[in-house]
Amino acid sequence: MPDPLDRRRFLSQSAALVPLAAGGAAAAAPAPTDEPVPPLILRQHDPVNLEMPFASLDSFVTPIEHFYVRNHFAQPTVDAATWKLKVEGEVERPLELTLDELHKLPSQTATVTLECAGNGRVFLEKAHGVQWGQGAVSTAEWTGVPLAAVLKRAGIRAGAVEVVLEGADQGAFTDEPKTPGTIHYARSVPMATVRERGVLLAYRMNGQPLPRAHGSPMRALVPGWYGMAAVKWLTRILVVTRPFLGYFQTLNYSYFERTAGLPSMKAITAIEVKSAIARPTEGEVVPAGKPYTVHGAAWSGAGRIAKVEVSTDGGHSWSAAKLVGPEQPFAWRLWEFHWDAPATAGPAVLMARATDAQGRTQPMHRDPDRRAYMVSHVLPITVTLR
Ligand SMILES: Nc1nc2c(c(=O)[nH]1)N[C@H]1C(S)=C(S)[C@@H](COP(=O)(O)O)O[C@H]1N2
Ligand SMILES: [Mo]
Repeated sequence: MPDPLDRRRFLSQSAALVPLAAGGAAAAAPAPTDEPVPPLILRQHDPVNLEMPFASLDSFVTPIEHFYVRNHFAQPTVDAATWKLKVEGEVERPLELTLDELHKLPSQTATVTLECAGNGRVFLEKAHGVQWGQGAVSTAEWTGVPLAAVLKRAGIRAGAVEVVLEGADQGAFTDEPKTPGTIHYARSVPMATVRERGVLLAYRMNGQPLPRAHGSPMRALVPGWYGMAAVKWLTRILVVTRPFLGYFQTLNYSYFERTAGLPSMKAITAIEVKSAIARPTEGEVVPAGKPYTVHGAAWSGAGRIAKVEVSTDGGHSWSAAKLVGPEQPFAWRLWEFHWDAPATAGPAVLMARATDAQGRTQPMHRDPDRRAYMVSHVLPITVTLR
């Protein structure tokens, strides 16, 4: 159930792209390629970009049909039978691994939350990019082979600093910032991150073979990092001796970090601490004088969520919400808050703010140095008591 705000924004901002509502697109488009399955919210048609209906959040693990989809280029069709994963660059033994060979290596399963660095962008003033509401975030149980195990087989040479993960999809952006012609989607991860975060090469999602929209036959997952490093339709792992400065970590997915007063561009990496309210939604009518369970999710790239606090009076006072459901190192934590809604009719402003195990608390205000990314500040929701 998309909230009224989402729907209004969706209709106003996508009119030029698709003259129909999210559900209609799936029925109208016979192409078996880009499956925009309702109840996902269509944010962009070509390439297909789909948002999780965050208001209907009701489980720790997001069903595949509700999992958001973020694509920069047309979704490629990769034939798993002939597909091979290349491992090359600064390695002793370059490899070409088939899916069968990868299936035979010891596997790991982890529940990991993916959040697009542009999630929540619709709440910023005129921010460039896909106009995500709250739902460019989802959680799945991923199964695959640790990247470290594959790299060990290839034998990393001394001097290797990063691995570049390259996808099968390709294209060109003709608007500024333009790509240098046609390029593949690619993103690098430092060697230390591969070890410390346990980067996974996943071939299963929620116990099923990885669906095409999520990168079949294999995708990377960098637990605790924003989604841009979780390269889908993986074809090549290139070990490099100098930091990779590809398009998707310089002209895209980068922000300003200030050192001694000097802003310097930095590629986006770890997820900021954040909580989001699923219900009530913006503009929802809440029965006055009745109990209401406010609920949502909270997550952080630093690991555990220590607490979530809720304000029902516009930020004047805060009370602890109850953390519920499973707790996993790199997955969101669900929470709920029992609210005795006041008997007086009128507006009420709700907010949630999370604190992680490192003691970082969600900011109240937007930091413009983050450009159009990492939207993690507290977002007030106004409901009507009636
Ligand atoms: N090959 C490839 N991998 C990609 C992308 C892409 O466009 N192409 N998008 C990235 C971004 S920005 C995000 S947020 C996640 C989204 O993963 P999902 O579509 O499975 O939700 O995939 C990442 N991996
Ligand atoms: Mo993303």
